[in-house]
Amino acid sequence: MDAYEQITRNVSEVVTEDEVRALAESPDGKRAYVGYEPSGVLHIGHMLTATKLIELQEAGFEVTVLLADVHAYLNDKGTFEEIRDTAERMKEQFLAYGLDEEQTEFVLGSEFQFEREYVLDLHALELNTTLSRAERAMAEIKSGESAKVSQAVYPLMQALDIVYLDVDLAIGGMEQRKVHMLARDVLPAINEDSPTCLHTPLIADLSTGIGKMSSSTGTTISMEDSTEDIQEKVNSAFCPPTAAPDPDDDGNDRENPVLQIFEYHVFPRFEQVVVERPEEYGGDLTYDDYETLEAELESGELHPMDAKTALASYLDELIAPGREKIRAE
Ligand code: IYR
Repeated sequence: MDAYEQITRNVSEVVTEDEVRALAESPDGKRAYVGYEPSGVLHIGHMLTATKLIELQEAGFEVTVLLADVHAYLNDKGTFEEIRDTAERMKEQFLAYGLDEEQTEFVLGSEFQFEREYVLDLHALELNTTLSRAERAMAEIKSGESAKVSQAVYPLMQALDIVYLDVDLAIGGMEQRKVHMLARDVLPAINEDSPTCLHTPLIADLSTGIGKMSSSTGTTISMEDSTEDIQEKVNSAFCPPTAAPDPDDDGNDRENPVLQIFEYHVFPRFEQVVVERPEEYGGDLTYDDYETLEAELESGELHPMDAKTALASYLDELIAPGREKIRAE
């Protein structure tokens, strides 16, 4: 796999392709970052961008994880003290998940976001952005119903983080794309370049395959889940044996979350996936790539139940180190 393919593997959007190609020409020492609002424990949504960071480290990038404590506060996620405590625990969980301790820099937003220069630049961005644009950027991020002034400041600070952390590549889930587009439009107002961005896909709800998996509604998988929790959730997941028809004919096909987790979480971390089956059902199946597994599930060669059993055991292996850290506390 060449560097461009490795960097863009499994991403939903690249902004822009030419800019990422330029980074891929000499990825060594280039800097990438993701920011997270510290909240609860890591769940499968965080793990998706974390997997991308691990892949970027393998490609030679230096990686920064921003523990966005001020952003979490502005987005009404708790008192500042609660958020700071959570940030420390989250860092441990990222390391347990497989980020390289030597190659990852963890930064708290509050370490640099109160500096005079940052605040003045923030005010300059505020002058250059309408409230409605900031509100639109937050559509998929904001907590609560009515938009607060703090939530209009939030995306502008996220834009400035890219400048102050001096990164070459900003990573986020697709729900971050409107913030990144705002950053691309507004940063030139303070004489900064538009940032290059990569967006990872959103995984469908585990039990229905509709919409996106979220920790606040529906079923998700987190570092707190026991082996049994994972088995139970995966076993009752939506996993049709063939491509699913549209349930309400609105043009949005249901996704297969079992396949999505194999594609975005398991194959990037394991070279080979073995689906164990008793001899009488044909014996073990071994897959070197996601596409073959998908084709065999769709052709009926691989039974959904066997795929789920294998998925639960690989997920358990990925989650076990983080779970042990949480239990040891
Ligand atoms: N908006 C993110 C948190 C966040 C991300 C980055 I990249 C920042 O620079 C700051 C905050 C979230 O929704 O979790």
